[in-house]
Amino acid sequence: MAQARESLELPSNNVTDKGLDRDCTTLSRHVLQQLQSFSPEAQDLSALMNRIALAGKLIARRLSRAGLMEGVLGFTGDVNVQGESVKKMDVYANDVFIGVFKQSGLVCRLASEEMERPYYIPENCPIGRYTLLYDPIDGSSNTDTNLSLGSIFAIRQQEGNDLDGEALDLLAPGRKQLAAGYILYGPSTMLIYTIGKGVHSFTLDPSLGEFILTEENIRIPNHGPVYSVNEGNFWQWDESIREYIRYVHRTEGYTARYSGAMVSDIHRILLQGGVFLYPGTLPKPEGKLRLLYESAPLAFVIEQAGGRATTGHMEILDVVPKKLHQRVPLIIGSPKDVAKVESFIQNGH
Ligand code: AHM
Ligand code: MG
Repeated sequence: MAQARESLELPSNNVTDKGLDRDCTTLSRHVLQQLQSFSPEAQDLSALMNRIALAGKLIARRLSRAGLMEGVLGFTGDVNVQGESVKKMDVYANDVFIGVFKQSGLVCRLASEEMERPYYIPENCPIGRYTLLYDPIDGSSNTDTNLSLGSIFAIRQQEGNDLDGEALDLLAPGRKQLAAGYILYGPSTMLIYTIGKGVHSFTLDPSLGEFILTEENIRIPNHGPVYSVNEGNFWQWDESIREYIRYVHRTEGYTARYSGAMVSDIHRILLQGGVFLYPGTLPKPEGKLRLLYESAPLAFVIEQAGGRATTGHMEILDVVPKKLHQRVPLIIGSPKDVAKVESFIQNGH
């Protein structure tokens, strides 16, 4: 009996409640620590990250109960500006970000995958000089099957007066991003961000309702075993991408992982190394992924962790978009693995 009790008690004694055993660093405190300042700009960034975290909590809460509620899952019947069928969760998550930033006083414009033109918050505009770019639900096809999803975000400073709704100042390279990151809705909800001072991850503690620091200064391995790509597009790719895939098939040490939500695929690669690809196809030479609120924010994170992101011909963060919803081929991950794909694209081997 005593032995049985001992073995029952063992697991709980062995569990280390990582975040709580340490000093419970919250996201807003972390941003201020990173900037080592209480300047108005530092306070702004801290408040902006706090708002993004609130959006993440609201979306995570909805997702955790989606199967129990009426009218949460499935399609709306509409098609968005990208020509893709809209899911109810896409609309909900898009509105959550708008609602959360309406009260922030900081953000004048929001631009997202789900809106043809930016959403303006005129009451914030005289003082709110920031723009939030976001993909409210990354991996939409996973929504109705209780699989991993994400949200992707970037913050930019507004430049000039965008009175005509064209948002031309947003047509600037990703190097202009002040902050970027993603929220991963998996078995736990995580928030990963950078403000150009390394990459840091936080885990949502549901009992506290707070994102607690999990890992600081994450470094991506130089090389990893994973290649992550939709091989269903094999015959629509350029021959150079097909040759790269044949290379990984015949080389020992590679393994495929593809979840349908790049936030989760790229999160795995951030921690364990490897490469994620969404190349152009014959019908869509630019690929599928959008530069401003998908590829560029993730490129900022991965570069800050010591990795790379390229179109195959230039660094993602140097690409100057011609339009808000511009698509771009993406090869992102460990430096050695990205260089290998690049060498197939540029030299054929
Ligand atoms: P979404 O934002 O509409 O969900 O599209 C982005 C997603 C990525 O997360 C994922 O890697 C890719 O689209 C999957 O597309 P495909 O089904 O063509 O492989
Ligand atoms: Mg998306």
